[in-house]
Amino acid sequence: MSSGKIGITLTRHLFEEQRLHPAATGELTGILNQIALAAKVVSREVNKAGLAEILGLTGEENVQGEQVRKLDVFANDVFMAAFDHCGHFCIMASEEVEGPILIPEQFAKGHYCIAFDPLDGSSNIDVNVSIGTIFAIHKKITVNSWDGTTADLLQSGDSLVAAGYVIYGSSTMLVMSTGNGVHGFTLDPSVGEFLESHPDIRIPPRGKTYSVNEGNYPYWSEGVRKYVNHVKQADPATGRPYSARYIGSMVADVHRTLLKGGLFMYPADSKDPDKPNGKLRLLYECNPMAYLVEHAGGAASTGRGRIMAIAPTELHQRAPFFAGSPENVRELEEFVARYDG
Ligand code: P6P
Repeated sequence: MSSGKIGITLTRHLFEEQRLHPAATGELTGILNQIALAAKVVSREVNKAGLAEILGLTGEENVQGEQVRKLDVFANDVFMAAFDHCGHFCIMASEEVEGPILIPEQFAKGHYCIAFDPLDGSSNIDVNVSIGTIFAIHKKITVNSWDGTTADLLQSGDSLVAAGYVIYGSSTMLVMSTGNGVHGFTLDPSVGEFLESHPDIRIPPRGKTYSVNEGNYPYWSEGVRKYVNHVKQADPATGRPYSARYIGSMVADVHRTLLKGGLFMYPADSKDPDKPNGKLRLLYECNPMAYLVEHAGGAASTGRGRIMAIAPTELHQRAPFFAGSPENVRELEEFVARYDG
């Protein structure tokens, strides 16, 4: 027999946060509840992906009696459907969609805009590695029109009002912030509720883990190469060598870094002339993760300055990304300043 206690649900947490801001309209609460609803739907599908794949191999239909669609397209459809008619948004951007996404004419528009990656790391599904959804929320700045414009989406990370991610792993977690601490909620599938499991996440000031795809080593700047060589040197007095941990799914790597400390990196590299700023996207990967890391007491840098200070110019632009314990980020920046000028 359970204790009869329910625990703090996401809804109760948001309600209590809203009470801290008398001027709050409840819109942000509504948005985050919509995100939680969509996350539950995606979680159900992601957790059956392997099963669906097996059924697909026998030529049977999948568990819903439909053709197995690519999960990232499915996830995009779910979040779009949760966002486009809720009346909170004026415009959206998705990793899956080239241009800005206007709210259909027949639906009410709201005072926020959202940029999201519906299923980041989806290539890892086939090998059962954690994947995630990432979202970044700004207030609308366009005036004299119910419709939003690209200007609403191209705001810097410093203008964010909320951000977070859902990690679909051994359990499904929603980690979010509205600027008052970073809080983690774990989905209890038996009741379909996100229950607070990680209140007020604080990142350790220094960590002994570095997380980067070392296969790109030959393409990094000298400063980044020297930093990685430094953390791999044996020096017990400074706790080196650090441990290497790299999952290849940003949500999973950042989640571990938030909880355990250390440094996650996706540096700029010279491998692809079309991607001089590395692989990660600013609006719906770097900025929301930087927002969370900074609100948890960490730092998020391009290697030379804060990620959230960047003034975006394109929806899908990329940025070099170094985020984690502040002392580790600072040390990386010192190597970049010393060797890259
Ligand atoms: P690489 C997943 O494809 C992703 O977009 C991020 O989730 C992850 O951090 C990165 O790419 C991994 O890239 O080049 O190391 O495989």
